[in-house]
Amino acid sequence: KAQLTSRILGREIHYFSETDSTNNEAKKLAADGCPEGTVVVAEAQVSGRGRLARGWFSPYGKGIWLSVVLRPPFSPMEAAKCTLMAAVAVNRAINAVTGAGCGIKWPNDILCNGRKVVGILTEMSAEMDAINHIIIGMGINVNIEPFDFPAELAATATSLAIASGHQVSRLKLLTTILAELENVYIPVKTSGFGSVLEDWKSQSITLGQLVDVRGFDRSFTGVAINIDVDGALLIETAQGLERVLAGDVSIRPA
Ligand code: BT5
Repeated sequence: KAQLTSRILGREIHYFSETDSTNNEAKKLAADGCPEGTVVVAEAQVSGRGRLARGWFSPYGKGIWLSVVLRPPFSPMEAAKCTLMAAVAVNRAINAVTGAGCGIKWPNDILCNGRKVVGILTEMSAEMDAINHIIIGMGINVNIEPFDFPAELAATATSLAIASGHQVSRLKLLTTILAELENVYIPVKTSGFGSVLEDWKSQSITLGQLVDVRGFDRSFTGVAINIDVDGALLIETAQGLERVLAGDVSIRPA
């Protein structure tokens, strides 16, 4: 049976049948002073968003389209690591509930059999040197069937139902995600991101791979060798070591 076991996350839940974007709803709630851990979920999003104004396909009733409001006592520099933290928690939850065998692709994707099953969009509001709030948006393809995907996603996206071969309870998955996210977030608040970065490395499918990187200002190819204390990806290229804090990475097939 699905039960909410988290203590902070999901104490306040805003449920929508349809919305433009759960991140937009969460942003309004956060600006109005909602408590930390407030959760927004929707059955469908009509303008679900990825990074850089990309869209996120969010069909009715077939996914978990979720945003969580956090108010961490960090400097804005630390925000990128919240994406890695969310990836660790969601990856753990989906593997525990479905046994699908997913892994994390730097910085914000979870892949299953080489296809995207989860995307994460972290957005921050900061004043001076302090974070006011962070919205962690997570799109999890749960019971989407192959024929549901639009043509442009047919070759790159998958769902937990496709990967595991059975329908997955969204309620069980949602409560597990909130419990796992809280389990990583509470120690991070008091002791920092050290253990998250270690957990991230052990769940990564990016490290050790030959990757093509499209940073926001340059592109190159090399071997992803590690992440640093800021969560940036370190790439060994023919020209030397490169460091990427934000960008897109594609893994070359072996
Ligand atoms: C992401 O961006 O992967 C972040 C997606 C975050 C979605 C959640 S849902 C709840 C919350 N509310 C929102 O409005 N957003 C968040 P990015 O790395 O930029 O990837 C976007 C790209 O993924 C698109 O350009 C498509 O190619 C692909 N894509 C779109 N929908 C997809 C889906 N359902 N499954 C797999 N790939 C998808």
